[in-house]
Amino acid sequence: MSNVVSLDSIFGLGQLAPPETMPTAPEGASGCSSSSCGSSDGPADMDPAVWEKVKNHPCYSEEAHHYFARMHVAVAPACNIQCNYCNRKYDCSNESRPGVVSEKLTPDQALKKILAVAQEIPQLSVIGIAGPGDSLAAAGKNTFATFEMLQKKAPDLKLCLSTNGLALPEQVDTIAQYNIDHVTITINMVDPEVGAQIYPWIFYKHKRWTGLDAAKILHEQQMLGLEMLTSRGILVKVNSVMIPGVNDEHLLEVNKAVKSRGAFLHNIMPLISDPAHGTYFGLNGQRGPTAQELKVVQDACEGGAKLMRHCRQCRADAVGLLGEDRGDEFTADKIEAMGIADYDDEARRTYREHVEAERAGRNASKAAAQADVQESIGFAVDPILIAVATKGGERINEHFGHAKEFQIYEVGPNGAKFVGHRRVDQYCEGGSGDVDTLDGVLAAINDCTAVFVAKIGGCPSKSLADAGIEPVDRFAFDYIEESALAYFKDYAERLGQGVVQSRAGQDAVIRTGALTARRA
Ligand code: CLF
Ligand code: SF4
Repeated sequence: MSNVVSLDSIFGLGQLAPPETMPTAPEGASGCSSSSCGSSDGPADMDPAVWEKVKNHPCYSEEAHHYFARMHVAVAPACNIQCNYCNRKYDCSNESRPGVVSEKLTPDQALKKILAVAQEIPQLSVIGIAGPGDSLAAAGKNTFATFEMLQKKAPDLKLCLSTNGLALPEQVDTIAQYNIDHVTITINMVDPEVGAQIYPWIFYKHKRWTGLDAAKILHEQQMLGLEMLTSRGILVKVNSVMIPGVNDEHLLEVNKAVKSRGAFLHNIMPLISDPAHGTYFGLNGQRGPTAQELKVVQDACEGGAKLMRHCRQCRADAVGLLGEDRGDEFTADKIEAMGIADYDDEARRTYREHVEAERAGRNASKAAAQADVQESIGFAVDPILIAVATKGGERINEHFGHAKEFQIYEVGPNGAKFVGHRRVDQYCEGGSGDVDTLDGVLAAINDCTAVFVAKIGGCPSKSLADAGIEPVDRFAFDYIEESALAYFKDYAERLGQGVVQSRAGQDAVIRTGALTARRA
C-alpha cells in the first residue's frame, strides 16, 4: 500500500481548496481579531507557544477540528472508580460513548495500529488514550508504555490522555517525562455532596471508599492534579458530564474552580442515559439534557474557563475527524493485511503546510464579512442558529441527504461561531430518502433558521420550508462563517421588511454519543 497519501482526493471532495482559490478580502477590510469576530480562538488570542501546541489538535482548537484527525488506542481497560453513568461492560463514558466495547490492544498492537493509520490518514495529528477504563489506573502501565514507544517512532504526533483524576497527582512527573502536552480530567463536581450522587465508590490506597468520603478524596485529587499539571505548563481540558437535577447548575461553580487553577478548556457534555446501557442512571430514569438546556449552561459559563462545544463524545478506539469514525478500516485483520512501510511523515507534513496556507487567508476574509454585516444592519437583530452539512475544511461541502451530523453555528451582528453539532440518521440511503428519517432530522435542527447544504432535493426542501427552516444551497463549497454572515445580512433585511419571522424559542432533540462506524 502506498506510503504517501495524495491530497487530490481531499481537494476533489471540496473539503479544502488549494490556496490560490481562497476568497480574498475586499478593499478596506478591517483587521479585527478572530475573537472580536466571535469566532474560535486563534493565534491572535493566545501565547504563540500555546497556539503551537493547540493549532493542530482537533479537541483543543475548534478551528483545528475542521482539518485534523485524532486516533484513540484502547490500551487501558482497568478503572479505579465507579461513575453512575458507566457500565463497566462498555467504554469509559467520561471521554467516550458507552455502547460498543472497544477492541482492547496491548502497547505493541497499539503502536502497529497507529503507524498503519498514520500512513493512511494525512490529517492525523493526535494520539489519545481514553480508556476503555481510566488511562492512569493500574499505574498507567500500558498508557506510558505506548507513549514511550510512540514518541520515539513518530515524534510528530501529539500525545493526549484522559483520566478521572484519582491517580493523577502520583503520575504528573511521568506525564511530563513523556512530553504529554494535553491531559483531560473529568470533573463533574467541586462539592462532595454533589459528588456523592455521581460516584458510589472509589478504590484508593488499597481501599474501597464510599459516599461522601469517596467524593471528597476524588475532588481533592482532581484539584491537586489539575494544579500540578498547569504549574508545569501542560494544557488541561476539563470534561464535565451535565446531569440534569444533579450537577447542571453546579457546573458554573466547576467552571470557576477549574479556571482559577489554570484549566485551558472546559467541555460540558450531555449525560448519555439509556436503560439499554445498564447504567445506574439509565436504569433509574435519570435523563440527559435537551439541546437548549445544554446551551443554557454553556452560555452561562461564558466568560469563565473557555468552553469546548465541538466534542463528539468519541469511542475509546475512535479514528478520524471528530465527526467521523473510520475505525472499521483499521481492525486487527486489516492492519495485518496492510503491511506497514517504513515510517514516513511526508504526507502529514504536506497536509499541515496546506492548512497553514488556508489559515493565512481566512482572518481577513472573516473580518471583511463581519465588517459588512455590522455596517449594513441598522437595527437590533437577535442571533440565529444555522445548521451546516459539512465534510470538513470549514466548508459547506456535504449533500443534505448524506449528512450524518449537522454543525450548528450561531450568527449575529457580532459574528458567526460554532456552538455545537447534531447527529442524525442519513436521510438518503441507496438513492432515495426516508420520511421517518427526515422527521428525525427536522427534530434535530428544529431550533435553526436555515440549513446550509452543498445540494438538496425538492422533497426535503419542501418539508424543511414547511417546518420553517430555510434550505440554502447557494453557498455550496464556500467557507461556513463567511457564508453565514452573508446570509445573516440578507436575513436581517428580510426581517426588517416583515418577509420572514424570528424562530427564537424553539428547542431541538440532541442525540448523545459518538458516531459509530459499522464494524466489519
Ligand atoms: Fe482524544 Fe480526548 Fe485527547 Fe481529544 S477526544 S483523549 S482530548 S484526542 Fe475530543 Fe473525543 Fe470529545 Fe474527547 S471529541 S470525547 S474531547
Ligand atoms: Fe466508567 Fe470511566 Fe467512570 Fe471508570 S472513570 S467508572 S471507566 S466512566
